[in-house]
Amino acid sequence: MKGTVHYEVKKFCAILTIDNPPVNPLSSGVRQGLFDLIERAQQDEQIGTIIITGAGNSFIAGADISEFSGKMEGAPLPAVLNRMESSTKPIIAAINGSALGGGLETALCCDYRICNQQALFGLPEVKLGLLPGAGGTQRLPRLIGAEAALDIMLSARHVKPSEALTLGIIDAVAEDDLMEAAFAFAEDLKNREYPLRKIRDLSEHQQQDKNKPGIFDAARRLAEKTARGQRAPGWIIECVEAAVNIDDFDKGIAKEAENFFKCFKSSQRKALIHVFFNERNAAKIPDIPKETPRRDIKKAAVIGAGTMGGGIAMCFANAGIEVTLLDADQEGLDKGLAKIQKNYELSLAKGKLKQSSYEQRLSLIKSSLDYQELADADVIIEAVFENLALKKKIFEQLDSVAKSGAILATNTSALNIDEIAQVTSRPEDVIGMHFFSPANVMPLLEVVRGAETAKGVIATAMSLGKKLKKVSVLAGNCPGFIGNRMLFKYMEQASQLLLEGALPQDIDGALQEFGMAMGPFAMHDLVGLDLGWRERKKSGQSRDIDKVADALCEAERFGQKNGRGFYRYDENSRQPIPDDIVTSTIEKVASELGIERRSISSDEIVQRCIYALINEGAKILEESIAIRSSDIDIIYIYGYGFPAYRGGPMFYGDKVGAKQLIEDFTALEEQTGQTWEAANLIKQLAEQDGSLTKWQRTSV
Ligand code: T1G
Repeated sequence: MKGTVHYEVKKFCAILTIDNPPVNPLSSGVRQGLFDLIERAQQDEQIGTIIITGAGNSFIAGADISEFSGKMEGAPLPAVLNRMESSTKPIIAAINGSALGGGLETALCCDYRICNQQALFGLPEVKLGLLPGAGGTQRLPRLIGAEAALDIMLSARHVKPSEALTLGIIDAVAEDDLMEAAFAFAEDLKNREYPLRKIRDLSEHQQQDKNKPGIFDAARRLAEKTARGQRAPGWIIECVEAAVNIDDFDKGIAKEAENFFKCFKSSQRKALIHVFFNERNAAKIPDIPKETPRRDIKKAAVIGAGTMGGGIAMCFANAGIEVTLLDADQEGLDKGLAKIQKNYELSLAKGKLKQSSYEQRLSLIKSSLDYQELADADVIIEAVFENLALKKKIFEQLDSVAKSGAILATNTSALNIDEIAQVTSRPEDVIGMHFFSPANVMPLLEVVRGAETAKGVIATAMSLGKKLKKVSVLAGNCPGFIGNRMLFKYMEQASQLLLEGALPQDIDGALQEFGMAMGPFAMHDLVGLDLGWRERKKSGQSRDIDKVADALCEAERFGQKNGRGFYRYDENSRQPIPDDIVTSTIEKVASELGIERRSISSDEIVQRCIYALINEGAKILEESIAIRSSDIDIIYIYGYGFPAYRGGPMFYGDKVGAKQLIEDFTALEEQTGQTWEAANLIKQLAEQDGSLTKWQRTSV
């Protein structure tokens, strides 16, 4: 069995220490250990109080998620918790770190809870498509009230010790040694003849909440906005309603078990757990061992004080790393610094940032117009306009000023890393670090490996991403790398559908209904239509599918930036409003191209756009641009708003199945007259009845 629980007697206390590194999930050995050792302490007459704590920096990180797909061994969690809750000797939870999911639920079955300053509390099961299935939906509302409990369960956020104390989740925060505080707490219980306190018997909050039916409607409205398309939030709200409206605790537990089973059976749970494990797997690079030495990053520099450069500089300041922001002219620098200051002021005003953090972060951001001042930077990230010649010029300058061993990174979203590296004397130190706009908000970092990039540089960039609180994924070097290469194909289908008969609002609506965070045309308006248009005018290359965007730009419709693009926008609003002018523009362009427009179903829109992602993703895998198909999923979820509850494009493609994909591609060819050539990998998997998600390269 996996994991263990140590038993130690000190004074009149039995100390049960959960030991299942690195984060002490409630694996089989932990559950069995708790079950057996609680009983042992009950039987031992010298024991007055039981203390449960965790080894290392985690109390209990929840149920062992990896057990969900396998055979369950050891005592079932409900049996363990029932034994704890029926203990005739008080149990103190000495919470030494993360108490999440089943970890917090275990602590709620103790009589008392104390913690140290490193503790974290939460019921984040909703992020896995689950709900707190070990009594959390029934106990937490009784302890802190339904409204506060719903916020914690639906937001999946981590609660720090001070808030946990205020809410009543814990009884005390240890100032110094946690175990000393636990013994002192036990001594006090002994002096008071060991009073028990079972949450299941509390009713004060429950009685008050019976008069607040509005909190459940409010929770449903919030979930509809923040978790559109997900099933677990609704089932969680039903359980908390039961906790308030059903006085019989065990009936509430039965409702929780019923809804937990609904979650467990759902495809969303399987998809979200796929995402959980694979956002961590993305950090594992087969040909770069985790022991590979990382370079020390104490000082950073960013070239270009525009939106991207400013956002990247904020990432470093937020991580406590000093950063110098350099621009070509003072005006650009001042504008960039002002934008950074405004962003921090907004966070301060919203209470998301303490004054001390605001000041500390601003103090870490230096500015300069002089490349010589970057000489002591450990990493320099170029984030200027997407122009290869300009980037090459900058890297030539960096090569002449950067210290030996400095990492020279480009934020390019599609250009050739090797061409940039070749202008330096140190191609082994050059790498792609592609942030997503706004860089201080978007969680994805696409790290791009050049042909000569050193393994230590890759390892450092991947770890730096984690330090900057990004999900880092490694990509090989090709036009568009992984994410944008797939986006190009997705946009081609969307633009083709526009000519064939659909309108922007039809396409965006269908894809948002599928779960995409934003439709392609609303996204196009957000980024700006004029960027591509100017490039096409310069190159003289414009495809049929670009002609609508070109016509809109000719009419000075550049997107949100000037209030009209594929949609129109009211003053100070980002809400896209369909516009008849756009409809007539599309119809005119289609007519000039001799395309007879037709009615197009939402199903066809979704199938063509999502299949374009899957097919290009399979080619990216074949070409070793991605190590594993789940890396593609993580990129598309965290960088492009693909719904996590569908697991990502490749996980979704696996659900469709390679054979079905081939059949559907053939049908699309017949229906549209377009070529839908399946990637060789999909053909191969169709023959072998294989799975995309099990496919892994040795490296990129
Ligand atoms: N089960 C199994 N493995 C887990 C795990 C878990 N609950 N949590 C983490 N791991 C693995 C993880 O995959 C990684 O493995 C390693 O531990 C380090 O994790 C009944 C049903 C605790 C905040 O959702 O949020 O309880 O990659 O890299 O950055 O109602 O782990 O090294 O092989 O994330 O320090 C609810 C999930 C479960 C918490 C620590 N609990 N974990 O972060 O380390 S469902 C959660 C986390 C449940 C009950 C329900 C984080 C962390 P590997 P890490 P970290």
